[in-house]
Amino acid sequence: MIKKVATLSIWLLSCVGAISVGFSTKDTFRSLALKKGIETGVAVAVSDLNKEAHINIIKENSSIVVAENCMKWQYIHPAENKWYWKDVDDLVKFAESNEMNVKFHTLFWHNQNPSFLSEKWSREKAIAVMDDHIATIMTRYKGRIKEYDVVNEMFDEDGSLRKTIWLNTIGEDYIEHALIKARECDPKAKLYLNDYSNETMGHPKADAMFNFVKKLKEKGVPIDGVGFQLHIDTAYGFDADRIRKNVKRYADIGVLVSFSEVDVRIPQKNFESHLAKQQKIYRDLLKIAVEEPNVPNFIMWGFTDAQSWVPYTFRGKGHALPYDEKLNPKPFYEEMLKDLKK
Ligand code: 9MR
Repeated sequence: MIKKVATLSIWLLSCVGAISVGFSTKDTFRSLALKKGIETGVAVAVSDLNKEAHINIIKENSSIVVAENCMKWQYIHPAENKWYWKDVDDLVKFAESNEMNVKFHTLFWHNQNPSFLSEKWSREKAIAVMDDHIATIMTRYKGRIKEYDVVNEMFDEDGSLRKTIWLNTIGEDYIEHALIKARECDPKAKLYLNDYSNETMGHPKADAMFNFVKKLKEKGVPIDGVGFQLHIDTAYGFDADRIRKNVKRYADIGVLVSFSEVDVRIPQKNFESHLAKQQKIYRDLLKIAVEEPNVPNFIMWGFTDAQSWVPYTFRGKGHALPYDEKLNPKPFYEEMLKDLKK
């Protein structure tokens, strides 16, 4: 794998950090990936920060962290004038004391919303609430949280805009509006639009997202990147070439692509017979992330099968993450480490 020189500064910075906070110098997923010019990380649950074994795994693997849930509206902004900061503050402090970046996930989404959000609001009222949400969060964490999923999952499967409260109250320009406001609140933060099933060039959702982002760029709307969530199921097609092509077309229009929520699920039954396929997918994705200069990070949606969302959502599926339920690293993860050492 070739090294990306552009982000070498992150690695150098991290080495300085590693010395000052007393990390061992052993090669880790985090340190090896940084040498290749890419940040890696995992989604962190609030409870992870109370468990030493979990903390150690997060440190070994992450130069960037994202909250699995606590940054979502339901938790951080449960009522119009009520905010709950503790869990996010704790994660940001943890990240800072371990020289990690933080991704905020997510300012706007159709899920995990509080009941005070109302479809009956006028456009003006909805914009006021939206602006307040963005400004309150981004002012508090200015300079400390360096990237934001401004809107999450804004497309339907056919590539049309999803009918969320924000689309229904504000209209199609709600995304533009959110991006402009976010840039105003923290001009240095990287602003992303994040979605699933948007990674494979030629898929209606992937093409719709690309065309949408291209138009935003042409209009001068501030946007730095898109997130490919990459919740992959080995039962469906996986086409590394078309994913790479999709990444490259974003590079052509000056847009970053975060691999933002990677996990690869397989059937629980006879799972051993699916491991080779799973390993290939993980390694292919990491290879693309390392090699393509506009992919700044590779983030997995958790680390242990003991607390993955997968078995709760897809009956009979699981084994999607790099550590098993007992926190043992899996062979595919060891292979990824070897790839990073090449
Ligand atoms: O992992 C999250 C899980 O704990 C929540 O119950 C769920 C609620 O919908 O959200 C999960 O995270 C999602 C992420 O925020 C957006 N992309 C899909 C993720 C998996 O569902």
